[in-house]
Amino acid sequence: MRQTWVSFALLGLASAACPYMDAAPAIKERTDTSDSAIHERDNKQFLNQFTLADSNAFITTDAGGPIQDSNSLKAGERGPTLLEDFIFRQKITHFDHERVPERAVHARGAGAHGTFTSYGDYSNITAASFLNSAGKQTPVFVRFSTVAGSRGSADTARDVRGFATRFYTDEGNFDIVGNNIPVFFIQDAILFPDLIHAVKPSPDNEIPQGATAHDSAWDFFSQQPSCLNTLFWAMAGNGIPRSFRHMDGFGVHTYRFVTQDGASKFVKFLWKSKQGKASLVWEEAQVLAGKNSDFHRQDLWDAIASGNGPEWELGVQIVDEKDALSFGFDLLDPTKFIPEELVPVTMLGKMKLDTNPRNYFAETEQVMFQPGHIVRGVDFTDDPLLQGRVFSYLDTQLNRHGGPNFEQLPINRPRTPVHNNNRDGAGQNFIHLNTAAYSPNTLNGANPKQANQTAGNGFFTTPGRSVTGNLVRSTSPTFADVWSQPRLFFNSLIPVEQQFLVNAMRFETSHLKSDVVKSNVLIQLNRVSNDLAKRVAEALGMTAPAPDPTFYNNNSTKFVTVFNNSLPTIATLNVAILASINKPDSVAQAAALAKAFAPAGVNVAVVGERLSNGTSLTYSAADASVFDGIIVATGAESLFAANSSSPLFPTRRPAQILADGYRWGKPVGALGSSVSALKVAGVNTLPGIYQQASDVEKFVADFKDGLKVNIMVQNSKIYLVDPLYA
Ligand code: HDE
Repeated sequence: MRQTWVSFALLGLASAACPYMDAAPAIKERTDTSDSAIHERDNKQFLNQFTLADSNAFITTDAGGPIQDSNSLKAGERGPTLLEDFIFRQKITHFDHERVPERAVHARGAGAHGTFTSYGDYSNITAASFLNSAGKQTPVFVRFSTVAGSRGSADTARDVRGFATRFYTDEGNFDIVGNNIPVFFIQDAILFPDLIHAVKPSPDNEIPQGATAHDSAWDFFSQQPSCLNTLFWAMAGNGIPRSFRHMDGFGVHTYRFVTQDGASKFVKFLWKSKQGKASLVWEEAQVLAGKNSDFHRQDLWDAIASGNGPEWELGVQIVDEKDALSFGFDLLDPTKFIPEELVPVTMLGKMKLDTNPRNYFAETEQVMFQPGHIVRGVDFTDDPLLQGRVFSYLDTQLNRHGGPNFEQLPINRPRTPVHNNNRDGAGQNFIHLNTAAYSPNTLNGANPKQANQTAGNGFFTTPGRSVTGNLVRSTSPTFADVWSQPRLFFNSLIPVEQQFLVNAMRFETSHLKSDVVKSNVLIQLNRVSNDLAKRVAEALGMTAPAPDPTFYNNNSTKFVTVFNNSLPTIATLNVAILASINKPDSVAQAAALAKAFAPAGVNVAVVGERLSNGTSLTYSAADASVFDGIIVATGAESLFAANSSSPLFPTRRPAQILADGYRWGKPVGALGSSVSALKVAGVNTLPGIYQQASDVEKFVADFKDGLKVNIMVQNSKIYLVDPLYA
C-alpha cells in the first residue's frame, strides 16, 4: 500500500481548483522522507496546505454550497424560525460545539514554531536521527504554559511553567514535555490527581484561580514533603519568570540515550535560554495580572513578530547507569536534579522560535504532546512518575479530542509516513486502501512490516534493560530524603533571592486558615532550614520548631540562581521614556533616546500626556510593570511636581510609574533638568539610579548595562534583608 499526501487532496483540502479554497502549494508524496524533503516541509510549508484565508470567497455551508447566513429562515418577517432552516441549524450547532475540554492541567499556554539545529553527529551516544549530523535541522513546535490556572487565567500567576517541545523528526515525532523547574512535586504518578486536586481551586466555590495560596495546596505540600524541592524552586524567581523567553527548561525525568549498538546511558534534558534568566517581582506580577493578563503570551508573540525570536540550547547531563545512586540520591527519583558541578551539561544543539501560530485553536490548543512520543535512540527509565505519564497523556487526549484520530490533526501529524493497522474512528482523515488491516498478513505482502533495530529503523528499547522484583506498593527507600535538595537550593540563592523566597512563602502561608496546616508547613520548612522556618513563622505569628538538623547541609550550586545573572542580551526589552508633549525639548530628547537604544534592539515606548506624533503611550495607560527600564526625559519634570495635576491622568501617576519601576528592580534614570523628578518620586538618593546632566551617550551606555542586571542585587540593602537574619 502506498499512503500519500493525496489523501488530503481527495478530501478537497488542497485542491487549487476549488473556488472556495485558497491556492495551496503542490502536494508532496508523503513517502519522500529525505532530509531535504523534511526540511522543505518544515512547519510553515507543511501547515500551509491546511490554511484557509477566505479571500475573495462567498460564504458556504460546511457542505460547500454558497449561502446567505445573516438572517434565519422565518415564517413571515415577524414570524418564528423554521426547523427547516438547515443553514441556521448548522451554524448554531457548530458554534455550540466549538470548544474542546481544556487541558486538565497546563490549560493556559502560548505556542510557537521554530527550528532545532544539531551541533554535531551524536551517534556515539544516541541513534536519534535528529542528532546525527552537524547542522541538521528539525522543525519544532513549543508550547509554554502555567499549570494550575484555567485557559483564561493570568499569565503571571506564581506557578511552575510548562515547556513542551515537539520535534518533527525524520523518524517520527519526539516530544520533550518538560517544565521550567528541573524537579517535580511527587515521585509516583498515582499521586498526580491528589496533587492537582489540592492545588486547583476549591471544589465548592472555585476559588482561588491559578494560585497556591490556599489551605488544600499547602496541606498537601506539608503532608507530602516530596513536594518541597519543587515548591522552593517555584517560590523563588522561577515561579514568576519575566517571560517565557527568560527561563530555562528541563525534561525532569532521567531518560536513556541508546546507540544503534544498544549501548545506553542515563540522560537529563536541559534547555538553556540564550536570553538569560530573569524573573518578575511578586507585586509586579500581581499588578500585571490586571494590567495585562496576557503579558507572557504577548511578549512571546511580539518578540517573534519583530524578528527577535527566542533561542535555547538543548543539552544533556550524561550519567553511566551504574552510577544511578552515586550522587546521594536516586536518578530515578524525579524530585531531584543533578547539580551541574557534578555532571556538566553537554550541549547538543540550538532551537530558535521564529514563527507565530496562524490560528490559536488549530495549533496551540490542538497540539497534543506526549512523553510517549519518542523516537529510536531515546528510551524511558523506571522512574515511576515517567511510567505513569506515558499512560496519562494519551488517555487525556482521547478525552479532549473525543476519539483516537487526534494525531491526524495538522499540528500533530508527523512529517513521516504513518502506516499501521489502526482504523476508523471519529474524524478519520485517511482513505486507507489496504484491506488486510492486520498483521501478520499475506494478502498485502505482509505490509506494513514490523520494524526493529535492524530493519526499518524501528524504535527499540535498550537491549540491556531488564526488570525483576516482587510486586510491591511502596516507595523505594532511595527516594526517602526529600529535604537535602531543597536545602541545597536555598543555600544556593543569594540573600536578596532568599528574601524573595521568604516573602513568597509568607504571602502564601498568610492566606492559610488552618493552624494545623500552618504548623505542618513550619515543621517541613524547619527540616530544610531553621532560619527559613523562623522567618516564615514570624509573619504567621507563630513560633518555629527547634532546629531539626538531620538534613541540614552546606552544599550549594552556582547554576540555580535567577537573580545573580547578567542578561546576555537586552534586545526586546522594553524601556519607557516619560516625556511631556508640551515641551519640544522633551519630545526631541525622547526621540534621540529612542534612536540611541534602537541598535541594541530595545523597544522604546515614549509616554506622554496624550497620544501624539512623538508618543506611543499615555500616562493614564502606562504602568511600570510592563517595562524593563524607565527614563524621564528633560522637560517632563513638571509632570512630577507634587502640586501638578492633569485632567488626563490620575494625580501623581508619572511619579508612581517611576517609583514602582525602581521598587521592582528596574533601572530608572533621568537626563538634564528632569533629574529633579527622581527626587519627587523618592528614588534620587538610592544607588543604581542613572542620572546625567547632558551626556546622552554615556547615559545610554550606562543604562544599557543597568538593563542587564537585577537592580535588586545591586541594592540588596534596600530590598532586604530581614534585619534579624541578615
Ligand atoms: Fe503533565 N500532564 N503530568 N507533567 N504536563 C499534562 O496532558 C501528568 C508532569 C506537562 O503544552 C496533561 O495533554 C501526570 C511532569 C506539560 O500541551 C495530563 C503527571 C512534567 C504539560 C498530564 C504529570 C509535566 C502537561 C494535561 C504525573 C514536567 C502541557 C493535558 C505523573 C516534566 C503540555 C495534556 C502542553 C500536561 C498528566 C507530571 C509537564 C493530564 C499524570 C513531571 C508541560 O495528561
